[in-house]
Amino acid sequence: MKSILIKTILAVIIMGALVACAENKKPEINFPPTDLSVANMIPKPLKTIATNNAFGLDQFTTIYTSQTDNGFVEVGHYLSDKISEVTKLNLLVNEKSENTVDRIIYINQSDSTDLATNESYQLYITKDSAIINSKTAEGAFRAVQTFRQIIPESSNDTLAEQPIWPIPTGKIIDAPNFEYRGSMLDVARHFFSVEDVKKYIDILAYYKYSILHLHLSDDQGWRIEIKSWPKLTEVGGSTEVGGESGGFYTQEEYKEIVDYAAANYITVVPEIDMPGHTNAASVSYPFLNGNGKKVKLYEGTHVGFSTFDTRKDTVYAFIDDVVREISAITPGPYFHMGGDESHVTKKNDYIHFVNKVEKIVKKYGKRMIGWDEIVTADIDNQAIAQFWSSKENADMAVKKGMKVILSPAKKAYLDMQYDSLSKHGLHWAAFVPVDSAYIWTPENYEGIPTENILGIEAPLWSETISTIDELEYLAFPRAIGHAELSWSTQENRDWGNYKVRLANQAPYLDRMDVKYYPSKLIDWKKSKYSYTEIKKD
Ligand code: TNX
Repeated sequence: MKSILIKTILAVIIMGALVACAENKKPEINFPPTDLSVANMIPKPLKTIATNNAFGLDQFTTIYTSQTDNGFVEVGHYLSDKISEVTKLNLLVNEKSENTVDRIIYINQSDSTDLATNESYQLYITKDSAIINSKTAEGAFRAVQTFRQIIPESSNDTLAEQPIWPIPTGKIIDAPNFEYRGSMLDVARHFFSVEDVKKYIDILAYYKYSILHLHLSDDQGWRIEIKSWPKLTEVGGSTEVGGESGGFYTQEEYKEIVDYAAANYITVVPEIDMPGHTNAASVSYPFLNGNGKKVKLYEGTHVGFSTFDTRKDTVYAFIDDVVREISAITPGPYFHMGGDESHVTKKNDYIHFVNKVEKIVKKYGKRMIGWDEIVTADIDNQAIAQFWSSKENADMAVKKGMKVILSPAKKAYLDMQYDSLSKHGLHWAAFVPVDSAYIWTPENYEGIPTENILGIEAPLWSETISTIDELEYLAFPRAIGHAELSWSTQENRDWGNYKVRLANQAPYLDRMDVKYYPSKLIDWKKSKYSYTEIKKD
């Protein structure tokens, strides 16, 4: 009842605004025709129908949102802020303007059965209005990214007295191909600040990512405060690769990242890598160590030499505390237990360990993810395998009915060098130029059935990078391609078409001060005017 009333009030406000606008009829603006179907949207939407006119975004535009459902009003303010970043316009949200209102953007909660998932949306743009329909605020947030991407970087100042940003008209019907669209940051080999991580989140959100996986511990560093085991960060957090001073997130800082990600509709997946990759934990508390050697802080880049002692109850009591504390400040459904490259853990001990940890993760209400090696344990099909190298393990995951996250190193690893001249990165899996990172088919990668695939994740390991500029050099532009691979359908993906849209991301990336790798395969657009006009013959 209440909701009908609010909707009615809203309708009256909007009608009022439009009537006011009709009364103050200004001369029609004659836009040069625009074409939505060639707009530079990444990921490419499911369906785009162009109507070849323009919606003039200007100071006489107002944003209205549904006010009944959680989050829609916030999405409206978010859109206003983002429009202001490009245009310096200050669009009002759900407020009557003192100006006349010529055009509205309306973000509408809809229960239409055409909206299949929470992230599905429709975007209808005419000369007078831009309407977003979605079931949830999450869907509206994804739609808003599409809208942002079709706002030209510069105004057209010749159409009217005020600057106008002409937005192509038409219809977009969109939904994600995979729900898990992730990237991982290794903050263990080198530590990255809260500010760095937030900047990364900003860019991921623009390309409709849904997951940020944080690799929070490894041989070289422990990066999250655990209140019941303070030496983990005091000792284990004190260094990093190359011997610099490391660092860690307090729980408050971690929550700040989680909240920031949540405001961008991105779920944080925390990873504590074990039983291998645990040198930093074992230096902090030597009883954890199971490799029989005396442990000391490690600043190199070798893998596979460390292990927890898998047969001690005290080790599991420790893990219980760690999983409990992290789960309590992680609203998302997942906990990643690592499980990779435990080369000095005996096979039986490894299986015993993974089985025990799976129970602890479940006890704290989380769903376990692990690198593909975990499938060798007796885990059930609720656990998720992250396929990075072993096809045999991926096949076993499918046999067990598990979901798989695709992170094949030779395609999805962001720390692989682009080519032999790349300034940063490794190449143990392959050189991964921008085209190779994009040209593959997750839907049937290595014969894994589509129904087993939860999504794609592009991990950025940090052995060779220590600053945000270096991080961006490896992540971008490849992470933009992974966004399209995980959101857009196979029919909608095409390298020739994608690389033009990618070239046109340059003005956005420059504005965001992203130091992307300017691959020669792409004809990067330098002009700031990214609005596409149809050529008249
Ligand atoms: C393999 S991928 C690792 C990481 C390294 C990475 C470097 C995986 C599960 N383990 O420990 O950082 O290669 O590319």
